[in-house]
Amino acid sequence: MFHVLREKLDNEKTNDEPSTDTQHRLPPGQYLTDKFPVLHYGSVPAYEDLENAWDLRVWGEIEQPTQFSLAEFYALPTTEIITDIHCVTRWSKLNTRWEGVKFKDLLDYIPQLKPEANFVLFHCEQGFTSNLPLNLLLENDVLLAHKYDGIDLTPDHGYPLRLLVPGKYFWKSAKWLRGIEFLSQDTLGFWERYGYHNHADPWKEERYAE
Ligand SMILES: Nc1nc2c(c(=O)[nH]1)N[C@H]1C(S)=C(S)[C@@H](COP(=O)(O)O)O[C@H]1N2
Ligand SMILES: [Mo]
Repeated sequence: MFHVLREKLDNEKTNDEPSTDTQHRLPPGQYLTDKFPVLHYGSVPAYEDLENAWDLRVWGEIEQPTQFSLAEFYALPTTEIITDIHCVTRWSKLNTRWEGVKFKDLLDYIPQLKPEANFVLFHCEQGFTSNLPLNLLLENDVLLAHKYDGIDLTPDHGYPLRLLVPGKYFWKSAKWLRGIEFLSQDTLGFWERYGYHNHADPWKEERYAE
């Protein structure tokens, strides 16, 4: 599985040397691409009736579980950010433009977290998960994104909602998000269980677990 993905990406590699002004934005072992590769396990979900069949559930270490319909989620205030993204398969893309709800801001619209809420497990369609410590999710560039480059996410990039955590390898940025679970203990997500590094910092090349 990993090999298939990696070969596919290597074939798409551009050979342009990064210019000096962008070089410092390229983490070690990465190359720049202008494309927007699509990578995921499984198939792209097909939605027939999002208004009725989709919700975003929030549960775990929170005073009361809650949920949002798509209309309720779209009504939340959004932020636009322009940021660089880095995939563990070695492509990086600069100046990507996203719009969505800051994770930090979402906390104002859900019941109080319990003091023991220290980690989050994101749940997606088809059982995909990714995990992060709560304190990292409070950074200003962490979004629950529903737009890319000014328009709704395309189905293959996570429509209607994905996580965006630009400071980590892109596998943490879970597409087709349906659930946010607050946890007292860290729980490994999908790729983390398959041997990817739990911290996933591209600047430290935290690609695979030791
Ligand atoms: N639900 C879900 N989200 C996912 C994945 C997945 O398999 N399922 N793959 C991750 C990986 S490995 C990467 S690199 C990015 C790719 O996002 P993109 O297809 O928008 O480039 O999505 C991440 N989010
Ligand atoms: Mo990835």
